[in-house]
Amino acid sequence: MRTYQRAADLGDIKKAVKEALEVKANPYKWDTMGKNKTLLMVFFNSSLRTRLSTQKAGMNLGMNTIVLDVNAGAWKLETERGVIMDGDKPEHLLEAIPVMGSYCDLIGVRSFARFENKQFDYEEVILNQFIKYSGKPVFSMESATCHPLQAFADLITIEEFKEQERPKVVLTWAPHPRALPQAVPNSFADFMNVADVDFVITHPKGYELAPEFVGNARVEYDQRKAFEGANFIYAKNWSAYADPNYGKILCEDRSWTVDTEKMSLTDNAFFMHCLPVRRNMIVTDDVIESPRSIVIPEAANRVVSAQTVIKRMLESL
Ligand code: AN0
Ligand code: CP
Repeated sequence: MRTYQRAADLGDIKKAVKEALEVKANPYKWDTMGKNKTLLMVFFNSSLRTRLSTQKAGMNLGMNTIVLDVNAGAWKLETERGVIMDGDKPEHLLEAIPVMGSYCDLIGVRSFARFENKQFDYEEVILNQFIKYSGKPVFSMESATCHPLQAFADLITIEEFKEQERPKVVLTWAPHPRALPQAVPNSFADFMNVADVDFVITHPKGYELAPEFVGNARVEYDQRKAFEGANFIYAKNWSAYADPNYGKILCEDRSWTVDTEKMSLTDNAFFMHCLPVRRNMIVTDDVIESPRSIVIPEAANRVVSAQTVIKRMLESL
């Protein structure tokens, strides 16, 4: 595997989940595979889980890992070609990327949507520059439009916890004070579309996701109706995708917060969220602290998804 952005990059998804569960059962089985290989993780945005779990995944495979926080000590990087660089950015990404590539064997990139230009975001300009100019396999650690390590961990978690052959999985929008990217719901939808689940997305009007990610999901605008009979509730905020409101907050309706009363409409569903989560905006204390909340094992599975992806990339070197 040379790049990792979409569920399709994993090929047969059942095989990928099976492999992930093998990795989970025996995390040190491949601990010499990455000997003398270096994983570089480049962060343009903050992270807790992705940074720690991906580094841990690399270490489990015997790799050396280097983390670069672009905003904490590196030169500020210009990303647009053709700009006269007389501003505050001393270095261009077009030099920085091949230089970074020369110091490592694999690269993970975190670069969120900027909401300045929808086309720039949805063409994944930054991630694709890494793919094109680093000369190394590149994986997304949440890029402008997707967060595939998260979604793969989410699928692994659903496989582990499901109590039905084909569970009903509901992705629900929930309120948040800041405009957030669509990357997490996009990737969650991408993965649920290839998983053996009954997948429903619920959100207020205007929050429709890009059709390439929605795929065959059912969209239900009535959140309560969507929750009926659900086996997994996956909450997440995102900002609008559709023009002319790309990147904007359209709804601040707190009645979309996931609470105990709403969870009672489900079939005793598990509660999921990628974290970080704002309590009592996205979900009430009661729900996230309930025995059916699986946010911590979900986050723990980030090591498993990352290790499986990095292992496949090492195998392709
Ligand atoms: C980010 C987002 O919504 O994309 C990262 C989630 C993993 N969340 C925040 O910025 C709060
Ligand atoms: N879920 C997730 O990616 O968390 P971080 O932003 O802390 O990495």
